[in-house]
Amino acid sequence: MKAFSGLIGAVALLLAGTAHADDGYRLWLRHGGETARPAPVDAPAGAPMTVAVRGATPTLRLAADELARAMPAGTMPVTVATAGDAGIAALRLPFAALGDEGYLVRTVTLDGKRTLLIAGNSDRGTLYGAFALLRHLATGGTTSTAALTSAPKVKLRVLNHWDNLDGTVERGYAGQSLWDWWTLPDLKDPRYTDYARANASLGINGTVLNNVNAKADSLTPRYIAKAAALADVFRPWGIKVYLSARFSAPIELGGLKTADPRDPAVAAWWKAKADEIYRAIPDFGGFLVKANSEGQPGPRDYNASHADGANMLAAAVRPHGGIVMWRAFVYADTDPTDRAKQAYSEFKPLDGTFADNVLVQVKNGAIDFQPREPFHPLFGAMPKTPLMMEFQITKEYLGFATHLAYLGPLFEETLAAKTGRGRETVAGVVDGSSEGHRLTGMAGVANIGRDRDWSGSTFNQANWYAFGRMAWDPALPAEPLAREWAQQTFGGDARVVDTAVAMMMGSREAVVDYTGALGLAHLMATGHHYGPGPWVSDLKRPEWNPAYYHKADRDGIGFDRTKTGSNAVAQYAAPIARQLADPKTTPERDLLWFHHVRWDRPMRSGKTLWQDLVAHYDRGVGYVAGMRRQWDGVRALVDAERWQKTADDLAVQEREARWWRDASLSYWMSVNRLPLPAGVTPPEHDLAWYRAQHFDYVPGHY
Ligand code: BDP
Repeated sequence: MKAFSGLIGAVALLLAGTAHADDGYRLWLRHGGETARPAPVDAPAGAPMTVAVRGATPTLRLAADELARAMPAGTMPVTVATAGDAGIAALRLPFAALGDEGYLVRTVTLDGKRTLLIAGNSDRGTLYGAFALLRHLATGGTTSTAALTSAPKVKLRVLNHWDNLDGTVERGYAGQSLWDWWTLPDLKDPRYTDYARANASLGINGTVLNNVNAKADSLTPRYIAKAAALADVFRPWGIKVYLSARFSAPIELGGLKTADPRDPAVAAWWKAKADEIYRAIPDFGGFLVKANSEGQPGPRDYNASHADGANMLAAAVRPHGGIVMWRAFVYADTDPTDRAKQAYSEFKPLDGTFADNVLVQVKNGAIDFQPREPFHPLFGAMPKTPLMMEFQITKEYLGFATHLAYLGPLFEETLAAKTGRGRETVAGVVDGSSEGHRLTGMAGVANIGRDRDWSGSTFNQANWYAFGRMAWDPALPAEPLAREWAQQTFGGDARVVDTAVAMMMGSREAVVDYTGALGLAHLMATGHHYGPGPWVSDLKRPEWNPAYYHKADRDGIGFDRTKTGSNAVAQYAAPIARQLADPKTTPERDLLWFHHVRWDRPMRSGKTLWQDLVAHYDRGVGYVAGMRRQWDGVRALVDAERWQKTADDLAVQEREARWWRDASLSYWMSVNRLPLPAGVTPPEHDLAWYRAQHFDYVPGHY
């Protein structure tokens, strides 16, 4: 009998363990609401509190539902409303400053009763207010201290999905695409709702559904109907749908002989196509275009300019209020001297020639989402054109899904950078404050897939989170965002939160250190971009080769972008250009990006450049070992499922960090013939071994 009850006890314990297992599906929204599968809800016990809705739109109802599920029992009643409601208008609250999407949360007296009011000028604003209140409560705030006001500084806060119609995701490391194109529009996976809800909780208000390397098929009636079904799900959450447009679609779908943007038949085809899309999706956001880059078609194929192409598409969507996001990531063989100069060379002369419903979407740096890049010289150089920031949330160059690398500091570093025009920062360019642009935007290449935890790891969710919050306000610093994310994701235990934040804050720098510090970039293996490949030098186009970027030889290393080299520094405003022209005034973290210097150059550390570089590799690997120890320390305080997955990921990261270090050091030593500084551990294998590593079926490479 005793044994039997013991068994029951064990089973009960096991079941309880399962019930508390956490697969990360709920993201930072611990108050439940999963539609895809019932999950435990950290909802407060007790009698539900009352939520009154004034003027029930679907969006206001969603706001009320969120609050009803999550607000502590026994707190004062809550009212969700919009500014236009007569009773609310009578309160004379400062709605004017909130714009279309801002919110306020405060205690008021309504119909003679005290209530916590959540309201915006639009129901979307109110929904954002509801999520802001929940964030306030989940990060230590109380209803009595809840007096919140905020309006987004950036108008278009958009995810870019590089999702293909066959369900694969280019540079995606979190499983297949969320969009099940095959079963749409008939089947609407409940995850579409949960996706929209997660985005709305951050203020993300747009999503580009398909890859920038676009297929014309997504503009066919069949696929427009599928996109429309997604738009219907997203609409109440304040999210608009956009599509990547293939520039040659008039030829492929329309049977025209040309896609020349100056040809009236081409313009007419796009106009009719836009009309057709808007009939299915009345609030369609517009088009994103990658043109004349990496083999994509574009106006340059017809000797027309990027502005000709963008403006033609802009005219097609203009009658419907649509916009065009035209990417500046051009990468053609037009300027063989320095790939970093191409976007500026092509786009800067076009400043002032774009239609007013066009944004030029610029990657954060001039090459390609490397672990560190100096800010793109186009920021500050096109004052008459709204420039949209493009960050990569998916970690193509920062270790895929397994490496823990919090990108908040990368985003912050770029946004806080001074452009050299007075006190202007990149954030000021992006949020429009610098030139008074009203059309502003920030795009993030999504890290979302069909994995249960959405992003391939719990900590990757923080990058989606930080992107969304910084898109709302580009001045938000990375550290407090890490903290509020950790509080919401792991609960209130300060030991877990402090540990998570400490791990996160140095994690991106660690990736820089173990993949190549001091301004090195583009050292990864070819094609799939998994692991190191600094030795690669035999690819057809020069700028495909890592050797083109590091230019290491017996004497020195680095890309000379000063007057004696490509003179890319001249693309920056004068004060910055002057600073970067001299290795002595260039920040050491960007040294080899701008200068070719000797291996024995003295560094601020007192070491030579070579010794310093070696120290960075060791620091990077050491940081990962440190994260493993820190994570071990909170084992008992984190649910088993998320703890174990993270621990396993960190083990992979440490192994791969060592691989990067050892392979890179082997290669550098083969070039500079220098010994390792005393006491430094030699690489595990010889260079031939690292060069022989070969990988098939690498995720994200399609
Ligand atoms: C590069 C990616 C490639 C993308 C390209 C882009 O490797 O897959 O198509 O960016 O941004 O970094 O268009």
